[in-house]
Amino acid sequence: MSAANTPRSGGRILVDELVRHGVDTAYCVPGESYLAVLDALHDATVRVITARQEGGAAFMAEAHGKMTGRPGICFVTRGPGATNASIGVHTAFQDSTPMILFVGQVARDQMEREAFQEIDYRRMYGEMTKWVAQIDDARRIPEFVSRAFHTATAGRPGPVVLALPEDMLRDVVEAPEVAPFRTPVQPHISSADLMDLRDELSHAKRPFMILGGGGWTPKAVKDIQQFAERQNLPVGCSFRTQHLFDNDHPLYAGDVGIGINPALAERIKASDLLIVVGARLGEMTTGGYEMLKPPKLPQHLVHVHPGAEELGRVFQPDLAINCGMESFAHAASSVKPVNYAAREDWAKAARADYEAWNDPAPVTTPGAVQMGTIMAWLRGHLPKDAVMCNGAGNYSVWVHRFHRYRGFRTQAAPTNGTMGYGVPAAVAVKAANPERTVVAFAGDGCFQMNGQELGTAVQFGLPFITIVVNNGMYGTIRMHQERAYPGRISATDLVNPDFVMLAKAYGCHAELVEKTEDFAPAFERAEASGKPALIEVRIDPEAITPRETLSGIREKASAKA
Ligand SMILES: Cc1ncc(C[n+]2csc(CCOP(=O)(O)OP(=O)(O)O)c2C)c(N)n1
Ligand SMILES: [Mg+2]
Repeated sequence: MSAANTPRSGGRILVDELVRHGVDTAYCVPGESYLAVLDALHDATVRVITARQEGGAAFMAEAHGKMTGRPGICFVTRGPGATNASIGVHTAFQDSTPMILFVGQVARDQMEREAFQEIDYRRMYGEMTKWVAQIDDARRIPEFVSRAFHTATAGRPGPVVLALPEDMLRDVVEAPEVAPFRTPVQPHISSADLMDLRDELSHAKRPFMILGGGGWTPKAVKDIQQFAERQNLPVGCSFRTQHLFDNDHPLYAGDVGIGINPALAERIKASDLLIVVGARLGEMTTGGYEMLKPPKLPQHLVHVHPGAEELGRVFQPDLAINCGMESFAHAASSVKPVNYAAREDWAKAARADYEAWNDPAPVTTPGAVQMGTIMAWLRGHLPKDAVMCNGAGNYSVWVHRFHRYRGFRTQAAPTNGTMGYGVPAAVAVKAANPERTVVAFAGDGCFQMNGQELGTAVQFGLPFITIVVNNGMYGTIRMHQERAYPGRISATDLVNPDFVMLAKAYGCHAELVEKTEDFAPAFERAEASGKPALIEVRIDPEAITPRETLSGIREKASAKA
């Protein structure tokens, strides 16, 4: 007798469906609203990783989706659990990451009374999901789960939220099985589009390609590299998607995001053809819509995106190709070289600009710690497939500018610029890739948003290394304050705990670094410890960016005022 003909609880049917869909790991904070699911998980082959806060659990599921291309699974309770988890859902939405969040819900006969912790999730999550629904009939769980997997991965990937009324989870019913989801559904390139692409290339002397967005696969990344090589195209990666193109490759020209290399910005402006693949052309990629001004660019624009609704949304492309990343990259890689030699100098100059920008040697900041030197050491020391995780803050500028991402999925960082992402992301990245070295970068502010997930790392035996770059403040905002309101510091100072003692209390290996030369041995000891580890790097608050000091920014702003 198949499971379909055996009466099962809603909770059991749900977990059986997840297993049938290939789910091996789920992240959660438990709640009494979904006890029937927790009970079914008791005997399932799914590894359940219990986080300390739903924001952490949701970031973990999102990072799992980023690292695997399969929806990350998260369970949280109603009301407070769901509101905590929303940060990860928003991240999955802006980062185009497949993810499914299951939320316990009040019983069906109590709905619309503002029962204990009741929220209408359709309204709450409406704007930040691809689909949000509630399963009111346990017999339809297989249908909803299948649709959730298809929707989260199809076209532009993103998050799905399913609410689970607690009495529905307790119902014992027979539920028909549906065929489980296998491969994401993606649009394909047409032969007419491909001819038009060839035509665009044949007119271009100074083309530039920008990669970004979600839905990439190992094959797509390999094929897009071949496309760039055959056409001699310099390549940039949009904000926090630097892992899409090998940063050591002679055609890699840098990242197109916050704090862009000014020479790269000039090059992009001077290009005669922009081929944008997967990136949305949002605020970060366009330099606040200034470097690239909507609606019509002076150069030709080929915009390739898996979501039809993104094409022509802000910028008017000369050629809009609604296509998945694999299909586009494969087709483009087959286009015969056109104008190859004419671009030789253009591509070489783009690389030279990048190498100069990426070299920390000329960068000196105040204080005994040079973050540029530390990043250069890490670049040489870490294996090529090591994964760098981070959240938001000025400390991340050092990582994005001086690290070289040398393989697909070596970066887990939020394009929606959320703080608190690095540590929980590292938990999920390490859980999905136990053999890889995983490093979580955080500022002192960023770390304190989800630092408690070090407890999760210790509990589940996930040894990654957290580097807390401590400048005693919410530095990014302080920098903006000094620019806009020089000398008027408001709400940006931080009184911090002893991060080393804190990490040790969690059971981590922990060390403090106050001089550049102490970093390498500390990092090696952290690796050798075999435990989750934390290194606090105390930097001079003046060292606010690789280019500017805090007082320099203040003086410049005061002189203007
Ligand atoms: C969840 C969240 N809250 C607030 C912000 C606004 N914000 C961006 S960077 C930043 C300060 C980060 O401080 P820290 O982690 O110490 O890094 P630093 O800039 O000092 O290097 C803040 C408050 C944000 N991006 N995300
Ligand atoms: Mg800070």
